[in-house]
Amino acid sequence: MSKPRVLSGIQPTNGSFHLGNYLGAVKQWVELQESHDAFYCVVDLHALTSSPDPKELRQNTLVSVAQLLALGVDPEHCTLFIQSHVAEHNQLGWVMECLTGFGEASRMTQFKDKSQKIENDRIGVGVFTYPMLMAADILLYQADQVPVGEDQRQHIELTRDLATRFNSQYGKTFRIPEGYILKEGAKIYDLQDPTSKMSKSAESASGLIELLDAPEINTKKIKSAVTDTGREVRFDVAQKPGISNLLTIYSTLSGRSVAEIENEFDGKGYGDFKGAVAEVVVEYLRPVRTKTLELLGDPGHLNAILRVGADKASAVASKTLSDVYERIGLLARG
Ligand code: AQP
Repeated sequence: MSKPRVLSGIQPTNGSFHLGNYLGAVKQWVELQESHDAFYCVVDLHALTSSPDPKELRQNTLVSVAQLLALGVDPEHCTLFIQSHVAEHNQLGWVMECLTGFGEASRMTQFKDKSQKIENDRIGVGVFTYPMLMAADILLYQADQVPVGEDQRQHIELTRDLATRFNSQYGKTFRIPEGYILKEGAKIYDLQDPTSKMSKSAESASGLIELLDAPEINTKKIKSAVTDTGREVRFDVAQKPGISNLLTIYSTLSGRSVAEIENEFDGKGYGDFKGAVAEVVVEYLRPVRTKTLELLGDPGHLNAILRVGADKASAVASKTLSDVYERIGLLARG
């Protein structure tokens, strides 16, 4: 029996991924690649919505690939590629845009959040159509599951709606994908504002744990994390969002249960606890940073992996797109 298929993507908007990206998504990518037919991509076209500097975008794309490999994504067990290397993403993206209602797209909370932060004239239309390109990313590969963080739940719902609509209008073409969203780690919060998600577009980087930052920087950020009044290390999102966030980070990186960690710090203060969290994070990330820098020393090797990935991805994507074009009535080139 063939393995179920997963598809997921990550933007190369920053030099480094942050801990939310890893715990919400990439950690699952690594776990699923053995048991699933996995397609993972660096979604550079999505990154264009934030108007990156061209040189930085190119470099960040390579840094993203190196980081994924360093975190355990294994091209022998998955298809790793760059979104813009497979032209079908844009081509199906347009079909998805034509299938989406304006009101439906306007209800996407990520668009609403982002557009509130930018003046109307300066928001690119790409920020609005982003979820339709994301739907195309997923549906091209006939994915069964999509491992993502909680913030992407609404986009996955839209993808499911569009696939269902297309199938009922034109005949069964797409598999209806499911989000693969964990209970623990699906939303990591900003260390300075533990009610907002950890995000690279936060106003300040002081609440962000970047995977490639030097250990001293991350230790300092964790030790200065906003905590709550009281002394007790206890998981309670409503009363103790800061401590609960640190408990989630500690637990998911160490593999120990929250209850076990609460017991360990029973009677001790926040200072001891933060010190321990910092140590776990720094030791976890140390080899990732070393390996990423080592891989970046050989861009030829990274490009060779990406060439193979793009070929494998194109083979699947072109088949889906030609089915779609046929169903919607585009005349085939003679
Ligand atoms: N804080 C988070 N907790 C858990 N998962 C998260 N993800 C992002 N932030 C968190 C998940 O990471 C994957 C890749 O996300 P992306 O490429 O869309 O990155 P992003 O959205 O650009 O990351 P940011 O920091 O959230 O950027 P902004 O603020 O620009 O939107 C996805 O699976 C996502 O769910």
